[in-house]
Amino acid sequence: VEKKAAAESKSFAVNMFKGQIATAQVFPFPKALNDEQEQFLRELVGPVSKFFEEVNDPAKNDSLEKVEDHTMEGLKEMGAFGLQVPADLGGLGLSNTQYARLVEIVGAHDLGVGITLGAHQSIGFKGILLFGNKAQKEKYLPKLASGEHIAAFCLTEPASGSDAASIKTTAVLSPCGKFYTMNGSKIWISNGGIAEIFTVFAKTPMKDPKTGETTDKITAFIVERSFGGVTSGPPEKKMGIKASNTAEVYFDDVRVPADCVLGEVGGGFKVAMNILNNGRFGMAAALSGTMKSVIIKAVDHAANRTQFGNKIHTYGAIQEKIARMTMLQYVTEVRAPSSCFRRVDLRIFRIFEGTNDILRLFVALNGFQNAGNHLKSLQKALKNPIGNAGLIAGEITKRAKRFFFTISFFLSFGSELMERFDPSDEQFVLKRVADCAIDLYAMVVVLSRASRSLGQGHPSAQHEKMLCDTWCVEAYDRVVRDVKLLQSAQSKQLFNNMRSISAAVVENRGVVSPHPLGF
Ligand code: MYA
Repeated sequence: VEKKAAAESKSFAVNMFKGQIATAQVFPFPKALNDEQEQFLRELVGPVSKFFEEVNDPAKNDSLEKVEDHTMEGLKEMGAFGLQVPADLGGLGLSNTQYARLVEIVGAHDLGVGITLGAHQSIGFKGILLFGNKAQKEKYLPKLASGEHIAAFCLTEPASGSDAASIKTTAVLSPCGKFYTMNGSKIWISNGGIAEIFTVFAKTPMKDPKTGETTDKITAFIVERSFGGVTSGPPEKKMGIKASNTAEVYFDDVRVPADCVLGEVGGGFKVAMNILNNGRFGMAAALSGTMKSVIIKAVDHAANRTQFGNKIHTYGAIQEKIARMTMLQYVTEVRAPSSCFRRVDLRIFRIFEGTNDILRLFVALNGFQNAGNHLKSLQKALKNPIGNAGLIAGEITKRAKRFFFTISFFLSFGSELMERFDPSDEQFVLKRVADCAIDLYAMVVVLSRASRSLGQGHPSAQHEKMLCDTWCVEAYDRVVRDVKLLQSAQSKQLFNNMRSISAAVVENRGVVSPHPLGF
């Protein structure tokens, strides 16, 4: 079913990998909210902004390494802990777009608070929302939505991070079939020390009915601290987002009732992936708010600081920095709902909810996987052009519609790519393919947004056109540079060099070359 859905997808990104341009979802710029949703959101934006300006004190939270109690209480009263929980279960019932808009405000003021709220609802109880049965939703969501109970997402372990399938926590069904006994430990769990409800991933032994063989499969569970046997470590010391709680969580012979299985027994890996897929846009939205607020601070400094007799914003070097920050914010804001890439200079945001490196590989592999059948049939057709004239003509017509020549990269080059390169080069190649895909997608969404502003005669339309033009010129250059490199014989040598440099530095446990002074 998933393969059929991918084959028929209207997604711009999915089709881009097939060398097709499917513009229905990107042009014109989509109207994401109906009138009622827009009105409701407008009514929330004011009070939420006011709360963060007047009540929350980010510096105090940071120095206390905890969100102040009165801030937590105020957030609960505003409904901030149940933004997407349906109204009949005590939440605000917001759509992803409404959620993203509010999260931008949080990100603009205090990422420590953002992580507390986000770990709770972007991922902590998202599994109950997405996969919970009626009884689970009714039992857990009201208290989670009100903030009476805080949630956490427990996947990462001492030996399992990016390789999520390698977790070691176990949950073994009792002979009576009524409960599981859970054992294991999780690390770096946001809200781990303050949560009452945990979404926990554990390996459960399962017998294959056909072969009779027993294998371990991942299952997702709802675990309450009150079950007993759930403990947490002290808050981790961090470089940023200090107000949020990060802790180890231990499960020692925890008796988890069988009706706390989330989704299907053995189906936990997909539950984890879907929660993460579903939650990731929240981080991008929050960071677009952060970028906006740091631009205000940077511009304030640039407009007030005088050096060499002039305000520093009058110098080209500073102008370029301001222009780049503004372009990145514009791009992030417009693609946040579908974005899992974070380009801020705050390190943790390039790591958690999936590292940028893993997500790049995922984008490229997934893109090629979806495109696979299509590209194969086209390649076959090209080997027999007369017999397949219809198919090829169709492709040429489609390709004629392209407005970025680089799209053809995926068609002419995509499937061959992995065949031409050694498997050992795979990640070097996929990283670049993902970068191209991300840049192409960013160009399209920016074009769409700026076109709407021009079409509507918006006062900032010419400014947006400039942001768009400048972004596209540079993004296009990056794509062309990557494509040229991948097509060149030089790439093989370059990847070999990087492999060898890395191997030598790893072997030496540090840089290899001596200091130029010789000591
Ligand atoms: S939480 C921890 C974050 N951890 C991760 O993100 C783990 C990253 N690793 C992975 O995602 C996977 O292990 C990868 C696959 C992708 C590497 N969607 O053989 P496979 C399917 C749907 O490729 P692997 C944290 O940091 C795949 O099609 N399906 O698997 C919290 C295949 O299906 P089938 C997917 O090589 C921080 C099967 O799974 C996906 O083992 C706190 C196996 O695939 C996918 N994505 O690894 C943040 N991937 O068998 C707080 C794979 O049918 C929030 N599959 O072919 C902050 C919020 C911001 C603020 C909000 C304010 C309010």
